[in-house]
Amino acid sequence: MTSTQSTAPQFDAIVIGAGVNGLYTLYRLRELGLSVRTLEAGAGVGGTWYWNRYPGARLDSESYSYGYFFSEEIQQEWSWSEEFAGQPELERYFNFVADRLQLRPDIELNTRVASAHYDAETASWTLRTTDGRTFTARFVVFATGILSRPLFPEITGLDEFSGAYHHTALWPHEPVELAGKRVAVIGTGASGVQLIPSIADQVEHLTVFQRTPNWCAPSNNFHFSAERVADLKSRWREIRDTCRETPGGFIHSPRDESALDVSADERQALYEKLWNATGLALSHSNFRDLLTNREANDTVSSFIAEKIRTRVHNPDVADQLIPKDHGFAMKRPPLETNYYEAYNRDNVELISLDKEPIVRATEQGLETTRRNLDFDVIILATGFHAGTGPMLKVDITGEDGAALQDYWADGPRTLLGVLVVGFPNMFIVSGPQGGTAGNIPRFGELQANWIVECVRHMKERGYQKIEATPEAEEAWVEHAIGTVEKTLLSQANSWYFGSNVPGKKRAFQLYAGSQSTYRSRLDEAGREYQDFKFTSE
Ligand code: NA7
Repeated sequence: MTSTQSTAPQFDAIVIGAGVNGLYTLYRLRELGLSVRTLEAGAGVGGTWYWNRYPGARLDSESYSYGYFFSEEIQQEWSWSEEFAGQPELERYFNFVADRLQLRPDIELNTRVASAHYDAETASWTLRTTDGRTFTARFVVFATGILSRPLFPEITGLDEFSGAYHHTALWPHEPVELAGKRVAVIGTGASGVQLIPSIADQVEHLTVFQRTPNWCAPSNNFHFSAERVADLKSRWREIRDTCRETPGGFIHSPRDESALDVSADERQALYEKLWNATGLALSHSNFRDLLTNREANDTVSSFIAEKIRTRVHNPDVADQLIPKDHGFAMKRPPLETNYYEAYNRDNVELISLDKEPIVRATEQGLETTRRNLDFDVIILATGFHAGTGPMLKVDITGEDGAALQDYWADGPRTLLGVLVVGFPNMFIVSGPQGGTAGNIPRFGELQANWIVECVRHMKERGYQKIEATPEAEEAWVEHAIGTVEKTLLSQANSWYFGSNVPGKKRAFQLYAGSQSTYRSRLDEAGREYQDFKFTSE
């Protein structure tokens, strides 16, 4: 596809990001015979699993449902060691994949893209990196993910703190000494919930600052025996097919009945069973109306509240850990191992920020409205500018120099989560309105496959440029918003809606339809390409 004209771009395609979806997209585009370069900000591959190296960082999809399904070799040669693999194992996995598929020659590490500008004359993209290099390509694929731009809290004076402070998503490569230290953790989302029990028994004292409690589900993680590894390998196609059919791409699928169709005893029995099952079973194998009927949701929320009261000895602390502003799974539930028990330790204190807000950071630690607290280390488990955040960190301009920042000012607008009107030849994998609160690689591979087939279509017909039509984009925006409107997700404040970022306009960032609906929409759009305009020069 590379043209010989002097204006020809250097590459057919540039993929931004070498995480789970970026690596797969690179592999597939290269298979198509394209010249492809991947630009990755990190010094290694793995994306989320390169950056989030904090103690306790771990998957919350079952490992064997998260890895790549397209390759029998990868399935057979790689052995997971736990139901929910930890960060070091995941980082090893992505390095293994990069080597196995010989992806490294096409990946430029330590390369952060600062800007991406579309040039209408050549129908190509010019990318500039933060260190001043320039790359050009016919297509650009943003595989920057939905949870890759860390969100820092606005705490006055943090730079004056004489100890160390770290964001969980920018955790240093060198060991962070926590043993015997006075540590503060701000944030009790999935990252905080994994981190807190992992360090509670090492530190001298741990103070947890909680803005909003979360409903957590027990992960019930376990190490694999040799028999289980062999069994999973022998059944990998069956597991793949299961994950293809479930709404969220996990191994879990909801029941047919309503929580209100059965007796209180039957409900209790099911909740006990799910409480003891792995991972997201409690949210994803639950009654069908868990997220559509508040009364149904209240039944499981009350069940979990009771569990928290049983596990946390101090009733006042237990009460602070029980969410009051939302029901279970109305936000992505963190998976926990001994999280609640951490608060039974003498060296762990929970501070609810609504009762005792942080005023500022001091040289010694943090000043709250009630006292000065001294710390050696402050850990910010404060999450991400999710959804549009990672792409909007890059200065992106499209046709006529229009900025994506302006186009998305009121929230994301895409067609199928893969293209944006006014930004020709710019594809997205696992970004706004296509990315999901489900199993991210499963939706990402659908998008990557669609993009590859679309580029094949263009290649076969000699097309240079693809644009989404405004009518089709409008219909998709309506559809994507419609997938969440009637659910209880829309009643909670979460990163799904950008509510965690000060000043960000509330808008649904993801796609909440089922995997099968999404797949059929992609299939339909790729059959005749009626929603796109192609140009040959
Ligand atoms: P989350 O889930 O966004 O959690 C971030 C936590 O940090 C959450 O408790 C926030 O409270 C809290 N937060 C954010 N900003 C502040 C400030 N300024 N002050 C105090 N506390 C704050 O991010 P995670 O990294 O834990 O997990 C992200 C996803 O990764 C997760 O959903 C899984 O899918 C995997 P809030 O609830 O906003 O009041």
